[in-house]
Amino acid sequence: MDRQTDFSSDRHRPTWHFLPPSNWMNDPNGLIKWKGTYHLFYQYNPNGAFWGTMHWGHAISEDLVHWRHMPIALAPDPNGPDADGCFSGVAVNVNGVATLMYTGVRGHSQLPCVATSRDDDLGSWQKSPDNPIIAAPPPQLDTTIFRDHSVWKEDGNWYQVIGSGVGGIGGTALLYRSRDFSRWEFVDSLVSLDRVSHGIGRGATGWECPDFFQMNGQHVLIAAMWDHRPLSVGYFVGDYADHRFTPKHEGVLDPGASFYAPQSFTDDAGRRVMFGWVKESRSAEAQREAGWSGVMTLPRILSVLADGSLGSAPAPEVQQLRGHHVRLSAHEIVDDELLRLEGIPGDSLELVVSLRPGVSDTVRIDVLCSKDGRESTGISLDAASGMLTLDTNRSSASADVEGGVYSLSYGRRTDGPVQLRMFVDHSIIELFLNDERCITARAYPASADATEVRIQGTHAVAAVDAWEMRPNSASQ
Ligand code: DQQ
Repeated sequence: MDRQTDFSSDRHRPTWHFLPPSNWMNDPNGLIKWKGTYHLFYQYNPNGAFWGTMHWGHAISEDLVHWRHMPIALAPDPNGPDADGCFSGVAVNVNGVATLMYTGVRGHSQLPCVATSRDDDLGSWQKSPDNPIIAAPPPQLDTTIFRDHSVWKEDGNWYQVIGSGVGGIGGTALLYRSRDFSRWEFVDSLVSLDRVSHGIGRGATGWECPDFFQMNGQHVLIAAMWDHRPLSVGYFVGDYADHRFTPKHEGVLDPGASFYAPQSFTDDAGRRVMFGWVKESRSAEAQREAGWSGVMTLPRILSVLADGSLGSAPAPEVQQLRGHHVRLSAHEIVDDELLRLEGIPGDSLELVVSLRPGVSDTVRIDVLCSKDGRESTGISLDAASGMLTLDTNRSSASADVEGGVYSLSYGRRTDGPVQLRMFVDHSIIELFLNDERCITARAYPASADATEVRIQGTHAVAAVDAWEMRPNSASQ
């Protein structure tokens, strides 16, 4: 059962990113807009703030940012093929019926299962008596893993890819086809393994949570790179023809160590909306003690950028969370002095730093700074080398917390304006560059006064905008 806990004095618990009332959450699952309402399912352990006994939690929203918790959607069935867990999957509209494709786990076997709902609010689910709907991985392949699904309809047939890997080669996605959604035949690997295993997927023995979709006239495959532990999230942009995907561009979707297992869906407006799991970066003991673990990213809109890479921007709906606003123009900002953001809590804000075009110096922004200077989270933009860096090594004085330095290269953008957009929600930071690329990280300052913001290199700064961010209902 859920332990509804009072987290009001927990200064690290986010208040406007989605998370369950308590306990453990990991991957977003089953994202769908159904009868006008957004549904977010997620990997959930109702027994505590640790991974295990995977259920599907469920929440609904009208606007992607305010969420209402729903009853658990899927629970393991002691007599079923999902006795040991209902792992990740997707929601699809199959001839008007809301249908989940998920991974049932029983002992060492991980196999595709189906459940359907006839409720308008998708509140209850019936598992198919035919589960598992695929009896085993393809016997001719030496598969490492066989789990997680991406499903679409093409030329009157259903297709799905399942996350996998082939011994000695690396991660892949296996392609299946069905006419009726219940009998599935193996087609082939979606991608030619030798094309990708030397690139972004290096070291990944399996790809988890594959997400394959069409966007801007191209196809995109996102995969969570795994080697007995999460490594990173890779993406490929390319051509899909004759049931074979040929990547032309590849990259890391978000270089922050906390971002994993994202899932996306196409909404009514044709936008590709993505959520990702933001892991904790503190010890297992600290998570159990806190009583909760795992946060969702803000909703992000994906796009293929002019250079062929995959971009992500915060969904415009996030602006609904903005409250009190302060704008500082260049002459009001003094190098390395505290920013005067009266009325805006430094641990619950959106901060937009707009840089002057043509400046080639380094700008450094420190957030979550303690008064004694011992704790701070540093963001630096080095225009000369074209690097954006987020450094959490000094974010917390606590020994329970792991920090790191996460960078992305954005090229030498001295020609046009550059904008850094930061969302700080207690222990989560999402940092967007020009609403195109993102680094996600966690920070757990120990000092209660670690709420200050400083900027160095201010002659490069055109203006700073800050908004207080208001809690969404579900996170409280
Ligand atoms: N999490 C799920 C799996 C998936 C993994 C289990 C990725 O289905 O492969 O909780 O984080």
